[in-house]
Amino acid sequence: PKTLKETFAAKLPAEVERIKKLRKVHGSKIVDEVTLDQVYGGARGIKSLVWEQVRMLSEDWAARSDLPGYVVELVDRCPPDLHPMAQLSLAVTALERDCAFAKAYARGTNKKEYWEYVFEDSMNIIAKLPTIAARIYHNVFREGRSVPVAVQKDKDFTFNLVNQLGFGNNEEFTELMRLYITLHADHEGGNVSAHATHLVGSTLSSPMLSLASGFNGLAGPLHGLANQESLNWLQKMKATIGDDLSDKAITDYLWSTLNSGQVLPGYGHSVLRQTDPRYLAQRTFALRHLPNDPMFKLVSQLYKLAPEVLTQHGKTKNPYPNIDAHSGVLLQHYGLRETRFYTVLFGISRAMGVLAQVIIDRALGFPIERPKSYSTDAWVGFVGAK
Ligand code: CMX
Repeated sequence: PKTLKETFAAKLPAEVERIKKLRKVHGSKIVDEVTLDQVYGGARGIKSLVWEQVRMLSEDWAARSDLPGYVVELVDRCPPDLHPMAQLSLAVTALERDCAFAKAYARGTNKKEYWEYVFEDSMNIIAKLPTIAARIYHNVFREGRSVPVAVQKDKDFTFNLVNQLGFGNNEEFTELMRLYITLHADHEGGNVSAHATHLVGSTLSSPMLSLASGFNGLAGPLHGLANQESLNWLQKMKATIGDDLSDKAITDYLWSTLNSGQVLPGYGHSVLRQTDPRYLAQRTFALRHLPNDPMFKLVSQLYKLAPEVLTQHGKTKNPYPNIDAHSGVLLQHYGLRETRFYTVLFGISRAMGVLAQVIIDRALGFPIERPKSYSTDAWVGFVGAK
């Protein structure tokens, strides 16, 4: 059987030809109009990116999973109150020392071959993420009293992640994490972690530095950190309301959050205008495996109440829950209660999607990304305002 790399290489020439032809025949077609609101509104909805997906190979990753000693040392030296996402970003940045792409570039390699090195780097990074994450977890939440066990080369990627975190004896949790890792890789190109990785990669910066940029974006509370924020907020809600989990008490709490100028974490989305299908996949899992978990019940009650409150509030374009409104509740059910670690798990999965794209970017020879910027005075002139 062919390896993933051979399969990709075999498909590449036809894809390059397809895009060449598409651009030759349709290159001057207008695909979008841009309003001034979009310019000031975070480029929301402007059609300007291309995004695709590839599959993964657990076995290959297991074989590449060993960490260089200096990365272990670096992680071990991080103070426990440095956020795990910052630690993850540091460790991935440090992996750049062994970057095959940067070395190939320095040798003067032909740009047609870039993707092959980026592929190797991407596989190496993904392979090492569970060990890095587990190291951070043991250091921060087990006071370094334990270290992650070795990767089992005959087991799948997610089993090894769960096992290294210390939960390997729980088959149901491992199954949850297989779902989790699959769901969180899924994305389109415009979200911050995907776009940041793609943008930095477009300068031919290494896959390590590009991914670290994506992780730095994922670490924001409006993006991946929302999974941490969501569970913290649910717990705070429970502690504040006490035993009276009536619809009225919860609705009042939702309003108190909104009226104090905060967002409801886990609700809203820049692109979706319905309940996030990834939320629903997690809900299906919860209904099957933990229907009586009190936190799941609270999440379900919010699902019933929050869209109405957000609609009355009248600001958010999408009053429905996103992926981050649900994941924390599943993790805590199986004993992974350290919310500060949650976004690291998101990151491990997200790396697969965004690095796959970086490989494709280099294979298709995408250029450096460079939108044009104007001052407000220039925009005022452009739209003919006074
Ligand atoms: N609670 C309160 N207000 C919200 C809201 C929420 N959950 N979601 C959106 N709004 C507000 C926005 O803050 C914005 O207010 P202002 O006009 O005062 O700035 C207004 O509604 C319009 O926002 P929008 O166009 O609907 O949404 P954006 O594209 O600007 O933002 C998102 C999208 C996800 C950042 C936003 O919905 C939000 O902050 N949600 C809560 C945080 C969250 O769950 N993030 C995770 C998203 C998924 C992920 O990336 O992992």
